[in-house]
Amino acid sequence: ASTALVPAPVDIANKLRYLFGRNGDYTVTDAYQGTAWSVREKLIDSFNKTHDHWKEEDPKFIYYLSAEFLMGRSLINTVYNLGLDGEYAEALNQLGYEMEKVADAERDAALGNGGLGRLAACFLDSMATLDLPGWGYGIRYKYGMFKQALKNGYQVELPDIWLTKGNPWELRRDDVKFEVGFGGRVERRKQGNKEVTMWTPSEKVIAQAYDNPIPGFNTPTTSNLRLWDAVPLTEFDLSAFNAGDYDRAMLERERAEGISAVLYPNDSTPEGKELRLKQQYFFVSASLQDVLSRFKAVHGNNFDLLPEKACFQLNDTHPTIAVAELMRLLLDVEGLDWDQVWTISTKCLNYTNHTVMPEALEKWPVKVMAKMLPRHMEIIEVINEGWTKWLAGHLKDLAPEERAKRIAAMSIIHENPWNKDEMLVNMAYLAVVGSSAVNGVAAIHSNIVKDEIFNDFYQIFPSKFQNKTNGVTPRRWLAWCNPELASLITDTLGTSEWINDTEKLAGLRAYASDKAFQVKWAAVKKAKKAKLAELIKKVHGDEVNQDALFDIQIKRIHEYKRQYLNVLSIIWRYKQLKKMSPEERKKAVARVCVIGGKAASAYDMAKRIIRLVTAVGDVINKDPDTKEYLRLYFLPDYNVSLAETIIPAAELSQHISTAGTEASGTSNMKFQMNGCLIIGTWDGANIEIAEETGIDNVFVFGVRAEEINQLRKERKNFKTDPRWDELMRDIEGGMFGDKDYFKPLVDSVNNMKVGNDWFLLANDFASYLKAQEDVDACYKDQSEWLRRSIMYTAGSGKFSSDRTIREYAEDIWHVKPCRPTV
Ligand code: DL6
Repeated sequence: ASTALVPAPVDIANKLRYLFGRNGDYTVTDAYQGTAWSVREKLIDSFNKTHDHWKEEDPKFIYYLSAEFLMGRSLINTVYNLGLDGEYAEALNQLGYEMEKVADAERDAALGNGGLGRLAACFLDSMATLDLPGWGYGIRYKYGMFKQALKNGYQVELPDIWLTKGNPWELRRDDVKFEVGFGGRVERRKQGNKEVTMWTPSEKVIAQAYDNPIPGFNTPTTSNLRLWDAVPLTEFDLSAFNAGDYDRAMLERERAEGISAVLYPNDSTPEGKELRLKQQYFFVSASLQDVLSRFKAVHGNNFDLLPEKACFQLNDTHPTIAVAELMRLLLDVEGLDWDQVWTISTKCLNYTNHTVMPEALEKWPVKVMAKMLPRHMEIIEVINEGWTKWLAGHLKDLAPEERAKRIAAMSIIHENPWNKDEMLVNMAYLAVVGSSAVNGVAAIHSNIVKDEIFNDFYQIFPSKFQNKTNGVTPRRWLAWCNPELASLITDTLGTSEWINDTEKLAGLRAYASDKAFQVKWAAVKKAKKAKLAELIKKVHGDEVNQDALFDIQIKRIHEYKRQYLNVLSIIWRYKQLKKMSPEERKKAVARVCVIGGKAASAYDMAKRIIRLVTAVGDVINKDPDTKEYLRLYFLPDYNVSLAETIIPAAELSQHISTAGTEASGTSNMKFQMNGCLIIGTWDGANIEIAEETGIDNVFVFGVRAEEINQLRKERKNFKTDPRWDELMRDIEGGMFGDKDYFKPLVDSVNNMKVGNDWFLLANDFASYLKAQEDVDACYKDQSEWLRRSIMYTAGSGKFSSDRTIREYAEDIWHVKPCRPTV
């Protein structure tokens, strides 16, 4: 057994010699490779021990099905989670390297678009740390989230080729492969007195498993993220090649590999949508087949036991085809009856909603689904028939017309409201009907889920709906990315237990007004600001004033996230500074503003927003009158590792979505943990953060979610602030160049004929500027600012993903910790 093995040595030079043929004279990349391949062995030891133990104990498992896992880099996280930091830092020092520099050589694993994918990564860290038997399941995209570059201030997208140098953090499992089919026909045959259904796909690919061990912190548990790679059924069509048909010889490989080639951008055009459905079915089918085959190896055909051994969390609607696939596998492959299978399946599945944006609630045309997954379409039709029939009985006391209306509104298959000739499968409704529990990701969002998005369903099944406020791992997002702050916290609290129990951070409240402690706190922030200043210098070539307030907005670029509103306030600040005398300027609060984030390649308006940021930055940063007091930089290629540098340095962070539009947000939690003050709307998790931090410590502005519908109706008559009108004229008039390119942007918020300011920037503009004035006033009182900063970290205990995962485990999954013995 693996437990009898001698622990793997710390042998960086050996790894370089025998894996890479290098004999001294190493580059930093070599040092990274040697370290990673050495750490990998220790990780595998821990992985094997955990899985031997779990095999023996046979506990219930949670399987987190997600189309995205935004893992970032692994080296630092693995070394620290496994408690190997001292050993490896020492070994690297002997070779003449610093761990931090070496870690920088790793490419990010960017298999996700944003919050949803990063949440999945935080959840895996917490599941392992809490010793919960659980795996993630997803796709091993060959090209992750595109690399963003700037060309003359415009976004350009480059492929993210992250696997070229190999990946030390994964293990290919040549013994774990499953066939996944598409298309073809469905037939029924008599077998004895039973009718069996046979699906014969017209296309098949192999799902090849890759395991990515996930180390918990302060525990011997190392769990797993299993990612699927699509490969052809036959290695190579030699007969076609021999017959001179080279294209056909390669075709099957290309078609198969295309499935796991590219991460689909979350805001995209309809083109390529079919490929997305293919990707979803591909990873869901492989994952379910994998779980069932392990279950059968232990429990045979006793499938009634499945809900006691396995549950699946559907991370948004992307894996919802699991409802039909689990039914198909149990009905057609295992030969169970419909009623039994429906009971098993609904007990095993749960669904998390992550968005209120209607465009992100997936709906597949029946035609597309029937062609690609004919058997699944049949199953969905039968589910819907049963569901609508049940509804008719349940609503029997309603007047017939009202009843028919309610049933139509809740039908899983319905007409496309924009095209009466098209029928759609509503994946969110399928997930709600086919799951035991449905949850939102912050208190306000879960209320919107109940009261608006799925209100009809909530009225019928109130107990199905829950809230699970998101969280982030305090390991990556505080302890490892900000070791200076972590040491100060540990020294002050006299324990490092807060890394596993963030509620202990509340102990910092007692020091919030302590001047000596504030001095130490400020020194850490200063050091982190210096690092960010270094990065800005590297990217933009500019030195920035490190005593300025570092003001940050980093997230996907989206109209609802309102980076545009931030830019407008920066322009306003610039104009005010320009009007001041040199003496007056000296009294102003200097700011270094940073904006970062990617715009989906097909999201035109988001790309224009990026260009506006860069264009405004070009003017402001060069202006000799103001450049000491105000800068604006767009940091390209925002990703997990960039966030790890930016967040610890931030003093103010912006979470300014229109109230009711951001489901939760998780970067707000990361900033909070690092003692960064927040300017934000009463939206998503901002609300709970304000409650925990003390509402007076947060710069809250803007209208409330319950006002939005009415304000949208009245928007045409809204009287805009004269300062707003002035800024619109400035942009339209070419103050930042590119006026034709910016015209649609101005129109989208200002011209009632063209757009209607759907996200209500104009409504919130005045109160936003007022909140920014409050920020300045507070920053001038450094002692008050530092007191608040400490209160943020002290109040961040609730937002550890350990708390979130504990709640999922107790209220939804009913999975218990199972820790291997050391
Ligand atoms: O729940 C994680 C994260 C939330 O914090 C964000 O507020 C929300 O926007 C994000 N949702 C998505 C959904 N995208 N799609 N489809 O990324 O989830």
